[in-house]
Amino acid sequence: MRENRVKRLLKDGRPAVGTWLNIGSPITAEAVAALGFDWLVVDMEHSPIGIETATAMFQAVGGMGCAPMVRIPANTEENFKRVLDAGAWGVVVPMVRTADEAAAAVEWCRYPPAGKRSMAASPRHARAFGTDAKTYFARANDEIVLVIQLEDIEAVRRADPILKVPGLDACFIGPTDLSASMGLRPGYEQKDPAFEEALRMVRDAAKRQGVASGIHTGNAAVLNQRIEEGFQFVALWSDINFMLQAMRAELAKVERRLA
Ligand code: 3PY
Ligand code: MG
Repeated sequence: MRENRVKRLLKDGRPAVGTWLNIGSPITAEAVAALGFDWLVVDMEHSPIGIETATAMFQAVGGMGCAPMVRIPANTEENFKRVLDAGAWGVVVPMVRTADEAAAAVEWCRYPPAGKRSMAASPRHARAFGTDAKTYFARANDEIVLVIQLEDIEAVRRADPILKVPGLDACFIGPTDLSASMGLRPGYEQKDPAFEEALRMVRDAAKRQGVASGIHTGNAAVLNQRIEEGFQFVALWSDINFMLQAMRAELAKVERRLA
């Protein structure tokens, strides 16, 4: 069975760098995977990507030796079942606000006895790890990465009891939702010291509870700074945002001057 390097990096206290895939295309997913990210998250929360496109994107990303991960639209059993059976190596769960919600995510992510994930031998989950169903059943709990998002100030205040739930690999701050919940202008970078204090609260609680912390960033300078601060599961913006940034910049230079 292929080893999930992201799981090892997080356990060893090292950074794991990835980006978000919001463009529903296995072609672009494969091209981005070839760049050398540790993981890529197919975003099924804030994009129109459905399970069949996501499956093809997992195949494309996994084929390039990169860990195919996914953000599910909501914390439900059905979402976990479908993406894991489709071959995701890790799941990011948006908007976890309580310890009970974190425990539910663990239950749906892990096979018994650690959880209640339903078992079926026919899906592509085992092939996504280059193995057979029997081996996958025995090892999946050790290889699949579970990341919960703390992105509401109430969740930040409850970070210790939430992150105490056994079975979590990492927590991940969604800066846009977090800033909105604090009454700040939604965005990745914030000047307000209360925002930085909230990030510190999450990072320190994660350390106390033995869970990796992570955050979404908009550029490499901020990403490097977050790694220095101790965040490990760090995301560098997204495919569509980078594409639009480059196109916008070049379009702005077009002069339409006739000779
Ligand atoms: C947010 O900024 O709210 C996010 O969820 C980023 O992933
Ligand atoms: Mg969010």
